[in-house]
Amino acid sequence: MVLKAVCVLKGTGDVNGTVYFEQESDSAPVKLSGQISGLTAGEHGFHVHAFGDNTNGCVSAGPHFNPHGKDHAGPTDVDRHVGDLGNVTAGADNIAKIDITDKMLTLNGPLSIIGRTMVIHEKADDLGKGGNEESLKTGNAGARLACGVIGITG
Ligand SMILES: [Cu+2]
Ligand SMILES: [Zn+2]
Repeated sequence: MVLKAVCVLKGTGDVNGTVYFEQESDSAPVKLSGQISGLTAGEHGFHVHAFGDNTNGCVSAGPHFNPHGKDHAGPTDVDRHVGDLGNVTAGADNIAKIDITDKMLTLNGPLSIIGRTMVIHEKADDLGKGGNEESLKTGNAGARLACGVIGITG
């Protein structure tokens, strides 16, 4: 059973960060911690995307991880993409501290997020409430500033 994972996010600009994942058992929530720096102050969409592919930069990570075929939504919604973690908020120091506990993510089994990609976005995620088609796919979070593949750690 995988208990811990890590993701180092890098992009073409100044945004970078490290996110740590921990899960106490197969059915336990996943705790995310760490920080992302180089962000403009305010909210930034933060998701698990489907593929652990960075061949053409963060765009190769594909869409949000969505094994159940749902619409895009927010992290507290029952019907959402598994990868929908909502927003993280950067302060005046341009750093977003990550402190998320999520019940839908898992590091184990066929729907594990290991080997997939975390992406931090340019803009705020509207959590599927933007009133247009794109809102139900991406939350209108804009460009992918940095990303990294989630890997097993000790
Ligand atoms: Cu995303
Ligand atoms: Zn989504």
